[in-house]
Amino acid sequence: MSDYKLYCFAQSGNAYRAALMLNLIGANWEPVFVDFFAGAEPRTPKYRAEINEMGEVPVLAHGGRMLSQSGVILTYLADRSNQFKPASEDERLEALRWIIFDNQKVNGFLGPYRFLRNWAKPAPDDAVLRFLKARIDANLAIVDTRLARSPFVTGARPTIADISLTGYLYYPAAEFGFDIPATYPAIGQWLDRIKALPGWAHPYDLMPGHPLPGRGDA
Ligand SMILES: N[C@@H](CCC(=O)N[C@@H](CS)C(=O)NCC(=O)O)C(=O)O
Repeated sequence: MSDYKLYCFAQSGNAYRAALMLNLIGANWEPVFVDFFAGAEPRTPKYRAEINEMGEVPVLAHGGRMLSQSGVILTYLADRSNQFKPASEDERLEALRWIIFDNQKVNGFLGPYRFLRNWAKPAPDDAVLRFLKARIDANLAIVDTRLARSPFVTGARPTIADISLTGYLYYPAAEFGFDIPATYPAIGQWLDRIKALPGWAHPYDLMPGHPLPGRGDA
């Protein structure tokens, strides 16, 4: 039996943060598939009553705990494993600063942008996509500038801030309509550094639900 269960699905970059962390720390874990696309499972009263009142993945089940919010899950796993853990109070605050910026403005915009482009019905108004894309461009540039200064977000070694920021960044360029690693070279090189860590896996290989039925390219 696994130590950890992660409620997730393959297309979720928010869940990927937690899945990647579990793999990188060598945890004994298994995914629990959440049917977001066909069943809108996180929106059901049952899911909200039994799994997460916020109606979201990821959720990490461990012992009697059900933890949600990827930043909380990353913090919990770093504390337990002593891996990817910020080493000082300053580094902890710096990592938290980037995790919040990421959740709100980097992957926090990339996730909905990709969902709207690929799967939303009815298709979104172009003005919505333009609004999100302009903010994504501005915020990826901020991350790129930071990563041009140091190999990882807070310095010489990777922490949970790096794992958080990977969220949607390994998904295919076709899903975004632009190539993130090619457009932002420091981000591209940093993605390669994370990819070289033992235990790294692509989100579509790590979590269940890809490809979507009838959507071999999703
Ligand atoms: N800040 C949250 C975001 C979680 C989130 O938005 N998850 C999406 C999936 S990618 C979700 O479950 N959405 C449910 C819905 O829209 O009904 C985290 O990092 O865990």
